[in-house]
Amino acid sequence: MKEKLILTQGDITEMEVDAIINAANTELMLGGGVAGAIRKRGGPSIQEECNKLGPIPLGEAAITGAGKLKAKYVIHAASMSLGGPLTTRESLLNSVKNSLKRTEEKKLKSIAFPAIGTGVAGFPANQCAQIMIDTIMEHLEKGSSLEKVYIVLFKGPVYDAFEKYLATIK
Ligand code: AR6
Repeated sequence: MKEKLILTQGDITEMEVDAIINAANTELMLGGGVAGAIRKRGGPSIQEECNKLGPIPLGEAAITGAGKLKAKYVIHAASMSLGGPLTTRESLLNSVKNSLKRTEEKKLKSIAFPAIGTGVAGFPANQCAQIMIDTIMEHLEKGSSLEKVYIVLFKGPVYDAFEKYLATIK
């Protein structure tokens, strides 16, 4: 199963996959970081769809089209609230699980995650790596439509934390 999980360096908005996951807030307001890049490159249709779907509960995930991006869908993983609680272990875990649920509902084959919570939300990269990688691996082991799950990270300490944790699992 580990061969289906691929760490890669770069900008997630350039990924040619069925869906990219957005590091979102519960209001589904596309702010900075990954969300800002999605808004700029994908055009206004994504925020317009979000306005119809949001707000969503903490730890939930909502799916929209991907506007002008190469991906077909954007899955908005709400691990934090705007002006409320930032990312916690529980909200991160639930937002990853619910994102994976959305991918199964559409029977998607390829998706790309960012390091949810490690930017604006300030969640520690080493804990994020452990939670995200463990949750994705458990999901793949249960049987899934997914053939490739990318984690797309900028070069630097967050990438290093993910690479280090991935090396410890079978
Ligand atoms: N490609 C890959 N990784 C990126 C990109 C990109 N284009 N841009 C940033 N990162 P963040 P969060 C990295 O802040 O902490 C927004 O305002 C970044 O270096 O996007 O969950 C939303 O609207 C960091 O390691 O997400 C929410 O309100 C990681 O992606 C809030 O930020 C996540 O950073 C969510 O905060």
